[in-house]
Amino acid sequence: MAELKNDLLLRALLREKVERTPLWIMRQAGRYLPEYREVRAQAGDFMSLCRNAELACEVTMQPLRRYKLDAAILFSDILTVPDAMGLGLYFAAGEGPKFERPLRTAADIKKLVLPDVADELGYVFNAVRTIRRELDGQVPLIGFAGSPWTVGTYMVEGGSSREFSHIKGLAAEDPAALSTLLDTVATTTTDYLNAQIAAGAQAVMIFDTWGAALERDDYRRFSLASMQKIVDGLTRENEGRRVPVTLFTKGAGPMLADMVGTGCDALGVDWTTTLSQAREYVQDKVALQGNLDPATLRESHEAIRQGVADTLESYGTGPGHVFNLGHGITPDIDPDNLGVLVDAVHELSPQYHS
Ligand code: 1CP
Repeated sequence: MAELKNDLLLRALLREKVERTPLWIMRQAGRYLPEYREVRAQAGDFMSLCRNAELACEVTMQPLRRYKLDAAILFSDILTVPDAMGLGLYFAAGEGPKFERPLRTAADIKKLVLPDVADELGYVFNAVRTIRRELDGQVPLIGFAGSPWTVGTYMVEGGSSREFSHIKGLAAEDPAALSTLLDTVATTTTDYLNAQIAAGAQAVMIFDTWGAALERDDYRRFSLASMQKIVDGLTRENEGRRVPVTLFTKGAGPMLADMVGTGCDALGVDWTTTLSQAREYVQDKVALQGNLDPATLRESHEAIRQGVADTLESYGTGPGHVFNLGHGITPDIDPDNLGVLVDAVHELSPQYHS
């Protein structure tokens, strides 16, 4: 395997000294890029793109050709896991993800079987190997999965949700059944991430997009506890290096303090918490990743530069910051505006590292 030429991300995630703040962008491969839309059209539909290692590799590499980013992220989705569990994932035009067979009752949950990850998700590990070969050590590759709670919301609701009425109903009426579901997803996700690591993922991230829909006790009991199970089972070293683990609960706020105890290396932060406040919550025990509001990318070049400057200043000096947005880049963003952000991080961040 080619030697890693740029390891800023891996060092920053471990709070080691760096010369400047590394950056990558959530959803950096995606619909805001015309070259992505072209390959997506060629693939036909989203899952066909994920299942084709050459095309998944191509869209993973696209943002790296345009911008000086410090990481690649595997092109896939968090919903490949429930798809592998037999729920039948599909993307209805303009409607986002949906499942043919959602889980509504305790009986549905009992019938779930642990999938053979190597069989059912082998296409993801092929993509990881293909991307690593193509990267040739340029930057590290991030693997990822959804948190059991977040993935569970889609499994029980049958698709995207705002109210989470079915899964919250399950939490209230049959918490044991919900715990069974989350345990099953956690076990599968642990195997899934370990297989990504074995195939070449050099850092992993768990996306908990909907954890903050829970009140704090339920967050701890359902979302955090199931992420803890995954962290406990992960391979933490591969190819002679530590494999850093990042947890990201969008909107976590003060729950960041609870998350440190999982033994993760880093936490993602969205824009509703300042990085200086987040740093207080975590007492510098873990690295922080974030947190510019993606909406800033719709503003002027000057406003984008100012947003970058404010984000760097809020974290302040010292190691342990990975620059990112506070959530994924949206499809309506002008790709040139992301270039302004990337250049600003390169230019303004060295002064925070002496
Ligand atoms: O038609 C398309 O091109 C579909 C858009 C799309 C893309 C580009 C989907 C469907 N998934 C993805 C890729 C994706 N999803 C990545 C790729 C790597 C990268 O960042 O470049 C990642 C990390 C995800 C993760 C993901 N999928 C999350 C967690 C992160 C987040 O943004 O909150 C979630 C919640 C999903 C579910 C999902 N998949 C796709 C969509 C549109 C959604 C969101 C649906 C919803 O809002 O409920």
